Amino acid sequence: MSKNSQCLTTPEPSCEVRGFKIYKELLSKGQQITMIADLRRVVHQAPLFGPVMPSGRRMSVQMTSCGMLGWISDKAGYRYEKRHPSGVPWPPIPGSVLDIWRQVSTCRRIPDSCLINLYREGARMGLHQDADEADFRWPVVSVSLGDDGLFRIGNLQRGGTTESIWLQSGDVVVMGGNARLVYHGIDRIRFGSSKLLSNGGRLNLTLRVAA
Ligand code: MD3
Ligand code: FE
Repeated sequence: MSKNSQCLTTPEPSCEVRGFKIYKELLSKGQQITMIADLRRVVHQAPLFGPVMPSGRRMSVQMTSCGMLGWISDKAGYRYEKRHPSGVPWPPIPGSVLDIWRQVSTCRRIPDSCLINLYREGARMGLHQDADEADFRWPVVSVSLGDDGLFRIGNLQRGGTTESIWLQSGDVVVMGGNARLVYHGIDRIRFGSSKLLSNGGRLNLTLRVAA
């Protein structure tokens, strides 16, 4: 835990889109650099991999997790597991990441899972609902790092109108209440728009109470 994390006050969101609370540039440059260093250690223990969807297609986004549980997809389906596909337990969630949860969530529980998504050039994530967690009353908190990503927000069911917003490095989004089961996805990234990651790309963290 960073030394001041208990003193942080809950900020006001910069805007709200369909119940998603968006905090633009909540993380300072220094916090972003610290978080990247912490995530490098995580990815060293639990390497990124390309999950295969039940359809047999491999996702263009690379993933790994930290925390007690990690999200897995293979031909058998989507689920949370206690170990990385290599067999090692997931590394703990870094304090720099937990601090963000403490700052923007109401914090009755600490997340047991943090999914790490890496978007390299051309990667995208189709519209989907996050429904593999046990209790949808817990919010999901997302942290964007690196290149800009075009985030699309839909409805509680497939179809209907959507709204898109660019997420930039340091932005945080909280999906809670009725927004928790809204369809969403990442249409594209602006590869090379940020200097934070030496090889370019976008990292997204989602903090979840999975079990
Ligand atoms: C809304 N990730 O990992 S973060 C995902 O930028 C995911 O990598 C995107 O969708 C990304 O599942 C979007 C925003 C997000 C994350 C989780 C949600 C929105 C959500 C869970 C429920 C509702
Ligand atoms: Fe999602």
